[in-house]
Amino acid sequence: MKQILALIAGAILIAACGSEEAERSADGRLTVGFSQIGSESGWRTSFTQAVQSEARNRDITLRFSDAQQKQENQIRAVRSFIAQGVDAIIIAPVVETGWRPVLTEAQRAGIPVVIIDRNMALEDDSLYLTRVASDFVEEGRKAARWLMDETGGDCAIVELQGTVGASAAIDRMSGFNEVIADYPNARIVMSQTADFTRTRGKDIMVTFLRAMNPKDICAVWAHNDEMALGAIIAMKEAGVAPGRDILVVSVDAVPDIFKAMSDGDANATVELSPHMGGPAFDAIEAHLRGESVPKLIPVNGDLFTQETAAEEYRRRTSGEAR
Ligand code: GYE
Repeated sequence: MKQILALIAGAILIAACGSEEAERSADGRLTVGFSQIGSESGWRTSFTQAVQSEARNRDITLRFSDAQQKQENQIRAVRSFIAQGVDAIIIAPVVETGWRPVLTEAQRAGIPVVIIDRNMALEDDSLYLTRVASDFVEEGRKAARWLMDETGGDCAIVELQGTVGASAAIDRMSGFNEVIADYPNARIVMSQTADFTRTRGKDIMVTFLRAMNPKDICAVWAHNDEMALGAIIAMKEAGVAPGRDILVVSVDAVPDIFKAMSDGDANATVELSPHMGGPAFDAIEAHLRGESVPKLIPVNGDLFTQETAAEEYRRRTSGEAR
């Protein structure tokens, strides 16, 4: 009888472990689900490719899902990763809010979640393993400090905001505004979302240039390079010289903006590294080995200007840069 009881207890224990702790597949290969926001910008495409190649290098099976900028698609993808019993899930969240229910489901299934790139607004930090992210507030500050130095703080700024509700937009805006608040002659004269895309950036800039005399605009502050590149097209079509008549400052540091800077059409960009897959996989692997992982793995980036743009463009398009 005792033996039978022990056997039953053992079976219950194994079943419990199986449902609580995700286990590696029989061949020892990790399977990781990656819910990506979309392909709205050149930066995001580089980021997707960087995660995919990092997974290949580590022999990790990556289940990739592109949400086309829609949170409901991301939630659906995460539920399907949970149903498939992946070993871990990486989420680049399109917006900050609305994640608690699906993260609770992942937690109940014993699947660790890594938040990457943008942030989630969560009260309970036990719902995720770690975040791999840059400090978007600081990126906004860096862009503003550069612009204030360049203009002596006297500048009428038009702003192209990222996706509404995205941490990258909210935080970049607040960092930028915090710095310009110290300059009485610096002000945002028009501000609108262009959803982090080039086409919307162009369209919104067209409306800005119609709404106000371009001569009265000192600078475009775009929450990403892609929208800045769209604004550059709009300015050229309107007979305004971007980078000269109107300064252009943005974030990401994609190759196209280095080209625009070396042509004199853009002025400054704050780098956001797309190489966040490595640290995310490191954290997952460490966690599955039973090691503890910090709650934040920071990624830092510098500001670049026209001075080094041609050289950076060459470096970044020749495969020299990582
Ligand atoms: O700057 C932009 C994008 O979330 C920080 O999203 C990211 C932003 C990035 O598509 O290009």
